[in-house]
Amino acid sequence: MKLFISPASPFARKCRVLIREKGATALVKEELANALQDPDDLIKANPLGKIPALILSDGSFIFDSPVICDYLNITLEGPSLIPDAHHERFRAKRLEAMGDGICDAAVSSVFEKNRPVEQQSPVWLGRWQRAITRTLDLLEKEEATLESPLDIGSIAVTCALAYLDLRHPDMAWRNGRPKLAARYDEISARPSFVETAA
Ligand SMILES: N[C@@H](CCC(=O)N[C@@H](CS)C(=O)NCC(=O)O)C(=O)O
Repeated sequence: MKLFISPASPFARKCRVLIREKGATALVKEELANALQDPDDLIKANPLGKIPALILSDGSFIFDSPVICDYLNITLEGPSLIPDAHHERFRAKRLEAMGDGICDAAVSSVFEKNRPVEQQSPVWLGRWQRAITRTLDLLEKEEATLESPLDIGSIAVTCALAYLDLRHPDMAWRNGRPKLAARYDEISARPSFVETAA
């Protein structure tokens, strides 16, 4: 299998962490791609032109990151990172939605800020900022739901927080969120996170 990644993509990182937690790095080759250049092989694997995308051994392809993680969780051996039981499953998937949602807003903000200042939209930048702040506040309140064992929810949230550190250090997300910060420190010390840090 081949996984298109970029080193800083938090969505690709979710897949890369899951692969490492499964002990399956030998089965999935990681290939660097720059989504913004629309490379042919990425576009063939994902018509949306986004990273990550996964090409399977029979040549078929799947996207986006929640689908890729689901596929890899089912097909690779090793510990399951997406619970089956419905209550636990939706707790984890809800956390994944929060992590992915923070990343959607944070990645969009980066793209927006890369445009000439006069073309940037303060309305959208403000909206994305508020979405991130509200979601971080909810995560601080619900920090206990990130309890181990590791699953796709805690993986997604940890990837999102690391992305904020990387691209939005000015947000200082730890301020006023001590429980979330402590949980982040614990989870991000795992080898699967250390190996995939940008
Ligand atoms: N919902 C997608 C989001 C993927 C995404 O936004 N990836 C970014 C890189 S971090 C990208 O490739 N953006 C290029 C674009 O939006 O055209 C997923 O979970 O895989």
